Amino acid sequence: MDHSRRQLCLRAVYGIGAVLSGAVINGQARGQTKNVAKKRVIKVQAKKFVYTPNQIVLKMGEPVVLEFTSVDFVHGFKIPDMNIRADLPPGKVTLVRLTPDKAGEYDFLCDNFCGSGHEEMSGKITVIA
Ligand SMILES: [Cu+2]
Repeated sequence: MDHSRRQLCLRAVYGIGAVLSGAVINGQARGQTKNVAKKRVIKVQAKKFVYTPNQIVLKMGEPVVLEFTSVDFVHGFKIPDMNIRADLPPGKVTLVRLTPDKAGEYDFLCDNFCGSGHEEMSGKITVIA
């Protein structure tokens, strides 16, 4: 009884130690990457027949990376008014980098025919000044 209690107690102490050292490592990592230009990463999932999220707000002049994963098909991603497009093969991460230079609303859509709901597969990027 006493023995197992002590083990539990020790385990608890080790647990706290691990959490604390994790926090320190995180702190160091953050400090080290301070001077590297950090781009905002926005994860977007493509799936028949929806992008999640399908409303994205960006700031003018702020570089961002859209990080796409597709669940089920080589969907297409196209922002006609920004001249941007990419294929999104499933099982891969596809990165689209962009820096919006004009405020406004930009529709995006799937431009690879993916089935009966394909025409609805779209969304909107709002760029604020
Ligand atoms: Cu599609």
